[in-house]
Amino acid sequence: MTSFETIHDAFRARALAAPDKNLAERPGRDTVTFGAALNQVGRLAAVLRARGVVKGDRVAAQVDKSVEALLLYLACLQVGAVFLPLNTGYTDSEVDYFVQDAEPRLFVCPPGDLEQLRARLPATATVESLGTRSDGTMLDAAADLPALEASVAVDADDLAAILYTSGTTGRPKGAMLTHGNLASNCAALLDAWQFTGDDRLIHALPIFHTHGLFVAGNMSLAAGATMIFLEKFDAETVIGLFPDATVLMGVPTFYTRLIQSPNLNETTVARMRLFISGSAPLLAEVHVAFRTMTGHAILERYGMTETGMITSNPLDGERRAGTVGFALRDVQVRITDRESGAVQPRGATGAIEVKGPNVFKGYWRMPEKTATEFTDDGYFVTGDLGLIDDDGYVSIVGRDKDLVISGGYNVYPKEIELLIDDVPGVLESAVVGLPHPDFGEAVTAIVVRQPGASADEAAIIAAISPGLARYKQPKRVLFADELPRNVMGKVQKNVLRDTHATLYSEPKGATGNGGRE
Ligand code: MCA
Ligand code: AMP
Repeated sequence: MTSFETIHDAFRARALAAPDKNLAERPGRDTVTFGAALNQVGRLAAVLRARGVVKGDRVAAQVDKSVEALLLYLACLQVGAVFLPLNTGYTDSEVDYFVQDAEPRLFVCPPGDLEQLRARLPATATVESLGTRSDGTMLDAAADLPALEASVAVDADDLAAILYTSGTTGRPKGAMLTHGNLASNCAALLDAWQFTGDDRLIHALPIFHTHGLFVAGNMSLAAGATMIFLEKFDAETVIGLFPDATVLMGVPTFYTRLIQSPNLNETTVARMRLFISGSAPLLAEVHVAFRTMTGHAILERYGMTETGMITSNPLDGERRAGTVGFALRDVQVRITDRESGAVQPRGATGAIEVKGPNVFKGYWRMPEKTATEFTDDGYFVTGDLGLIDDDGYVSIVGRDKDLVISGGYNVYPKEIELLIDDVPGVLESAVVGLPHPDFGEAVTAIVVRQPGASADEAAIIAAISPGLARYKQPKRVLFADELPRNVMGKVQKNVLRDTHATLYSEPKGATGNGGRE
């Protein structure tokens, strides 16, 4: 049974054992060995020290994807700092919120943004840069310092990272993840998926979220595997790499796009041993199509920012389409009645609750909010609805939380609705996720205008865009005379979802209810 105390410990052991092994291969560019990576991590750790970063300090990074950004994360773990990765799509106002809330000691940005951020961010945050071409002030400084060898001692309960996740109130919350959370979840996944130093992982996910950083990244670092490191996902590039790889981890949109390629077939995937999907529901038809084209059953697993990975379909055994498999080692999953909280029998639908070493420590500086998300006996309430069947397979059948998952990114409607409601001429709005052929769900706004007002789709999108990451912006804005409400006055989003269910599958120009302008 695999086990280690921290991700940095596991990585260092691999680097010392096999320094010449490739940690990352950058197609068309170069390779980075484990030995070189260990040295660079030590140098970056020395820079962190020199910038006054001590145990517990937050280090925020809003940088484009690079191997060096992954090494910066490891350097933070080495000095006991708390890594805070930020989506590169976040706008200035979104970033300002995170900085004010997390109070990072250091903020790392792309080289081109350095001057602007040094002028804008509070003086309490030192600003440095890190680019995608092995450039930036962090690496300049690292080149002049000897690598720090020692690691700051940490307990399993000490913070390793904070990942922000939005909420139903629209105010993002920082999920505090400990060294123990990351190490235990990584070890459980290594064993569950038999992921070893012989694996060659195509890494095409962003590294500011759990999936790309803690699942794909941690597993490769801890196993001593090689990452074929891509700056972003592109279906044809990825298919071209299959003959040289063994594993792909992706969101369902990866697979939706892959099956559209005439180049995907059994021959191209002959060397691949495992295709994994998560972060959003994988349509059963995509699972079937992929299997027909390649002979591989995609292994679907389920997780959350707050919990890391919770369940997985089996490596050996039936990978059931439409299910997310069994609870991982040491993780307890149960289904409870949404009203009474009573634990449900097999087959009954209810709230999915989770307990285990993978479950986060709480929301940063929000003890009351944290308390409301846990049951009295210590289970975390995921906000997902599901069931466990007679064979023990967990299925997710819906969500108790008002959330849209677009291409694997979470979007909380409340955050968008608050912005739309502020647009002149808008009376009220409701944001829902509608089925979308590429992104799974597409963020869609239904707006009621004030009497006589004429704000149109373009005006509304233009008004909210400056403050909102691109992936959160509605793909469409529809108009209605009123929003459907239940007797309690609550907007019936299910009615809106049903009414407009085919919006994105209709030929362009068709509008479902004729209400769009
Ligand atoms: C890009 N766009 C999007 C998205 N991505 N819009 C909505 N949702 C998205 N996810 C916008 C672009 O800004 C662009 O807009 C237009 O859509 C088309 O962009 P395109 O080039 O096609 O997109 P892409 O760059 O190929 O990106 C699609 C993607 C990417 C590869 C699916 O979104 C992605 O890498 N998603 C993975 C997210 C992820 O890692 N989630 C894991 C979270 P325009 O042209 O108008 O500017 S961790 C998690 O959920 C838990 C813990 C778990 O279980 O893993
Ligand atoms: P986040 O907290 O942003 O990481 O998103 C976690 C949410 O993504 C979960 O609560 C689920 O709603 C969803 N999710 C993750 N994996 C799956 C999956 N395999 N199937 C369905 N939903 C998933």
